[in-house]
Amino acid sequence: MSHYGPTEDSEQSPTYTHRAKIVVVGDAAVGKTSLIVRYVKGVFNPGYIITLGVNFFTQDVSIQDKTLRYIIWDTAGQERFGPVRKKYYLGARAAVLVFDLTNLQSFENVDFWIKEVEGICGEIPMILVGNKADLKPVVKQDAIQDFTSRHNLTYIETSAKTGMNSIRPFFLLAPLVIEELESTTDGR
Ligand SMILES: Nc1nc2c(ncn2[C@@H]2O[C@H](COP(=O)(O)OP(=O)(O)OP(=O)(O)O)[C@@H](O)[C@H]2O)c(=O)[nH]1
Ligand SMILES: [Mg+2]
Repeated sequence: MSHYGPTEDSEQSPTYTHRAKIVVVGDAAVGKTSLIVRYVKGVFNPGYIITLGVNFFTQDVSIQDKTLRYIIWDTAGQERFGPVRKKYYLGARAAVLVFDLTNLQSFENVDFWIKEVEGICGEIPMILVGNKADLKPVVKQDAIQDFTSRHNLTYIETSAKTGMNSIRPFFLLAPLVIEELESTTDGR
């Protein structure tokens, strides 16, 4: 490795102060890709395009004088991508756990998703998202409350379709991620 000359980063003087990888996980078709696309691009696609393996997005969040650049890893919820998906969790600083409010199984599987992420990343900040809030919900509020208090999770209801709360999960995680980054020595 060369030690001469400026690194790519210092050459381009980044516009952000912090950078972190964040993973979005949950059952197939709960709306992970839709939520990210709504957040990053502000649009919604009613068609279902299965995520194959993983996709990346970047989005900056500014809090006071700090700017966090999220590298958002959009994972595939389908079972058959399991072994591949786990590799993508490495280095994630936070996770968004998504279920579909109209799909009880997707809520019951959140426990699985927490364990899968923690198995690779250890305890990182996580937030629970009930998506498709524009539709008639099937998952009961008291079941959600019970789950969030047991797991000490913040809960947000979103709709990628209407855009409701689509920024919030990422916004709420940002100060926690920045805090974690600042407490580690590598500073990234
Ligand atoms: N009504 C409604 N439909 C939604 C919402 N979010 C996503 N959808 C629809 O649900 C389907 C699945 O959405 P995706 O975002 O592809 O789901 P995913 O979680 O990324 O699925 P995988 O990539 O297979 O893991 C698509 O048809 C979306 O248009 C929402 O908030 N409301
Ligand atoms: Mg997807």
